[in-house]
Amino acid sequence: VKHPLMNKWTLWYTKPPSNKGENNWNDLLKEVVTFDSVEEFWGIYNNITKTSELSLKSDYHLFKTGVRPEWEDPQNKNGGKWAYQFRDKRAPIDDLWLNVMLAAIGETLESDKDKEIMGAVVNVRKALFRVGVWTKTTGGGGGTPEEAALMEIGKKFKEVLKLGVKDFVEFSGHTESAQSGQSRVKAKYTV
Ligand code: M7G
Repeated sequence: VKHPLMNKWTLWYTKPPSNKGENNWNDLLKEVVTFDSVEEFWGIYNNITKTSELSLKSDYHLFKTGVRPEWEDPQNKNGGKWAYQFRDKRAPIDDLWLNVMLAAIGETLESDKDKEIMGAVVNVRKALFRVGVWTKTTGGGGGTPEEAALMEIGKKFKEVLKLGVKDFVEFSGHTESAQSGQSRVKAKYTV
């Protein structure tokens, strides 16, 4: 018996740059596998390298099938992300990333009426692990329903990451990231 997920998901991997060969964003980004049941998820999870064992400059991206895990995708280009950086690399990143993936595929990051979640990302870097959740919009601002939906996602994300009251998740738009060529830009919202 297979327990179907609400959505179909695709796991992607960004491999670290190498000395030889192409090191463009697109050459490093690899589609790994697509699944749509709980059982397939665990089968995949149990057979791939744990985040804590990945080389520096690797990423995992878990996105709804049909959405590429990049700013340029039509479904991401007007969106943004909630992110948190674990600057203590002793953080239990495997458990944290698993919780984020389960919240994504179990559709608990947003309420049923909202359609903001595009995917989740974990970046393995020299001084940090960064975990993010990508959304379709940047909230619209000024008390709109989109803004309320986004703030709910931020709060939920913070819970899933088990952050304390003094830790904050930050939201930023992809347009700002794409323009500055950096993934870390000034936060639009903080929760
Ligand atoms: P990062 O991996 O988000 O963070 O971005 P880091 O600075 O901690 O490594 C690193 C670089 O990867 C960016 O400066 C871009 O050159 C490239 N990059 C990252 N993302 C998410 C994208 C993307 O969506 N599209 C493109 N074209 N490049 C990206």
